[in-house]
Amino acid sequence: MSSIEQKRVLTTEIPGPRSKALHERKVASVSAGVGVGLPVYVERAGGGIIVDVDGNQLIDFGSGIAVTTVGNAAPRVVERVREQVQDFTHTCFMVTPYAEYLDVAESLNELTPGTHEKRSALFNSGAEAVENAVKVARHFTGRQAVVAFDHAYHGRTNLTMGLTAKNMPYKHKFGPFAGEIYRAPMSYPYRWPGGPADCAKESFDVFTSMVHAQVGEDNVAAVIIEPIQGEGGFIVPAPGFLKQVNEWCTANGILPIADEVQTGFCRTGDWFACDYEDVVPDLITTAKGMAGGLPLAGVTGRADVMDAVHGSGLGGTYGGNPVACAAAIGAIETMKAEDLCGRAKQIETLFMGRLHTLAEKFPQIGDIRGRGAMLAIELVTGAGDITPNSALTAAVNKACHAQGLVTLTCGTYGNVFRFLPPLAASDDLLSEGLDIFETEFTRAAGA
Ligand code: PLZ
Repeated sequence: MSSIEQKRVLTTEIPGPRSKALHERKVASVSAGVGVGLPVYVERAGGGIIVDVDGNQLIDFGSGIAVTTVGNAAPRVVERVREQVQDFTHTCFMVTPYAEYLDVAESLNELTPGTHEKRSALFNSGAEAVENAVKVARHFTGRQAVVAFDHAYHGRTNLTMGLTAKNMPYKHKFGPFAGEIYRAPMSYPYRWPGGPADCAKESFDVFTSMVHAQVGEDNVAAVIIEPIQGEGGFIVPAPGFLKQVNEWCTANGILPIADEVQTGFCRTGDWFACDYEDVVPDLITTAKGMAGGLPLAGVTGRADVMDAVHGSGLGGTYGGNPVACAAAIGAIETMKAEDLCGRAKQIETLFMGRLHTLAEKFPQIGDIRGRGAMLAIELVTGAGDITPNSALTAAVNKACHAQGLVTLTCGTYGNVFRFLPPLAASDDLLSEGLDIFETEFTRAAGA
């Protein structure tokens, strides 16, 4: 347990005077291109509480974008990191290796979907993992094209910007983007033109005919998909869509890549979101929750695919840094010891009950979706009009921040309010956060 009392405390307005002073330094020293969602400056954090420099204690509903799944400064993570940092901080795995990297690779091979023989490689960020998954897929297949989906988010490097769908803020004026990237419509039940009931079949048909007509199956190295889309709006594809795409890829010599950077490691109530639909992708990318807050990412895949790359074809100075690996070992231990997949399911029940009750009163809540502790509401004009309501989304977000609740939005149209609490947060703390959210939503939605 964290030594920080797990409750909200407001001692100043949010942000307080010390945060404001620091923010002035930020403006003068940090590129304006690096945005900040809520300019409260952090002093400490533990469990589901963030303590700012003014002594306010904020409730965390964002986990640093799905990273501190095991809780902030989780005890086993801290302990492992402390030990590792004293022993050695870096040698570069490509120069003189160490066992901690192997521990993480073995865990990834064991925990990711499928019982087949696997290999892993470690990197620093989700984007870097995606880049490397594409490198591996191209190398193995000898093909170049990569198919991604509408609303996809895969990172901010050049290749991953190309895979990411949304222009602002990710891509605007940052082109040209890498070639041989093609985009298919996403299976998005809420906004599927023919309605949710036929979405699985129709979206799969549209996908296959698009690839056939515009790319050619034989040219496609990989199809990359987030099993639940993250930044694009917590879009859960129609049931069966993922499995159909996965099987179609296999039938066509294409490697399916599941980007589980945001969904992985207990977040959705399973170790990986693919587990829920019994999907076994050839390649899977991971990061975020895996290392409890330290930068670490992985590509895990079929042994024959991962081993096809020539020696020294994959790597990087810091990939699989020993301190980050130690953190991952501590985080994975915590997930197992505390059954955090089970905990994510409990959180789903708690949140879903409250969100559905709220939706009965507010037609602006057009859709409630997600799994485990990766949940969202899509806000619309209401009363049969599903025009995205980004103004209400932003207003609720701002109001929650002012009350010391750290919340996040997402979505291609900026109209999705998402919930990504740490799985270590208690029911009491989560309920307190939900009370604040409900109050602020009610006020902003005007009932
Ligand atoms: N793939 C599915 O969700 C990161 C990005 C926030 P990095 N999502 C949060 C922002 O505005 O930059 C993400 C993801 C999926 C890849 C990534 C990229 O992971 O560790 O941020 O590179």
